[in-house]
Amino acid sequence: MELPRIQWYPGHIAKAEKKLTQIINRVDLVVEVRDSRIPLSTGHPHLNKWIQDKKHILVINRSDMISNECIDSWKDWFTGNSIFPLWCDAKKGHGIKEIVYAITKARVSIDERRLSRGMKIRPIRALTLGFPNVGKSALINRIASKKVAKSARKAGVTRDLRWIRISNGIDLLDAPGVIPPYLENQKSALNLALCDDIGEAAYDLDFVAIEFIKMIQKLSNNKTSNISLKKISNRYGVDINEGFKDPNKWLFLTAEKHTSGDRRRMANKLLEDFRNQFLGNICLEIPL
Ligand SMILES: Nc1nc2c(ncn2[C@@H]2O[C@H](COP(=O)(O)OP(=O)(O)OP(=O)(O)O)[C@@H](O)[C@H]2O)c(=O)[nH]1
Ligand SMILES: [Mg+2]
Repeated sequence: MELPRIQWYPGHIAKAEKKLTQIINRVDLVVEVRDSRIPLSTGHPHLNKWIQDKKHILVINRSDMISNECIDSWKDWFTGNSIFPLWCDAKKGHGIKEIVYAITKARVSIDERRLSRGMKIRPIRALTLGFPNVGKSALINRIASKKVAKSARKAGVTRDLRWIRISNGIDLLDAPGVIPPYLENQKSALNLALCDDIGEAAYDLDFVAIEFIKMIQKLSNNKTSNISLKKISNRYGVDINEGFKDPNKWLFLTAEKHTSGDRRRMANKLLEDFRNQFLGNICLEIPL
């Protein structure tokens, strides 16, 4: 049987991508935002083509959603690949100072370049770029120290491009999340679905829940993923090890217990519990 494909490319994202590719030439700096639970799956394959020789700051957001061990192992991995991201929690505001510092530092060299070319200094234009729901608008609100951009728990909240003036000579562009038109890598697509970084219309809940159970089994062999099987079993009152033998049966049994036998509702509950960190701070992607 063919597996249901995960695919999402709504009209507003297609439109935003078109506008972005036009506006990007007028931008000085790109602040790329990724999701710490899936730092590779939230890397856009066209990003380098868009950025060209512009300054680029990589921010990995949602640092509160994975364990410190996992952050450390990603730090080693990125360093090994000569990439030096800044980690932050845009919800609580951790790591924002370092990001503002990096933008301000970039500003100095952009100003110098303009002056050396006989151009006038103007506020620098920074674009926040990333997949939907990774926390771009929340990050802008933190940088601006006030609520200037709409931010909510759903992919596709920001619908249009909007410039926001930050007091210290920085203009930040809040943009809708972008995503490749075709999700070629279905493993990454599954990660995006689990983390709510794509709309629910993109996937079959039951299928994603079953795949999630299989993923938990694989990930739990690696300590870095920070999975407590006991915690999961206790939460639902059905041993998750049974789920590893037969995920369908586990979903059936937990649905009987928690959602009056409604499998779809149980599948949704399992995913929501993961997203709300009720299953712990699970890292879905771990460095190879
Ligand atoms: N726990 C946690 N939640 C976060 C963090 N950053 C953002 N959020 C939450 O994630 C949700 C999505 O944030 P947004 O700022 O709307 O994300 P976005 O990238 O602008 O999303 P789109 O506009 O849909 O592309 C909101 O409910 C935020 O409060 C974080 O670092 N940690
Ligand atoms: Mg937004």
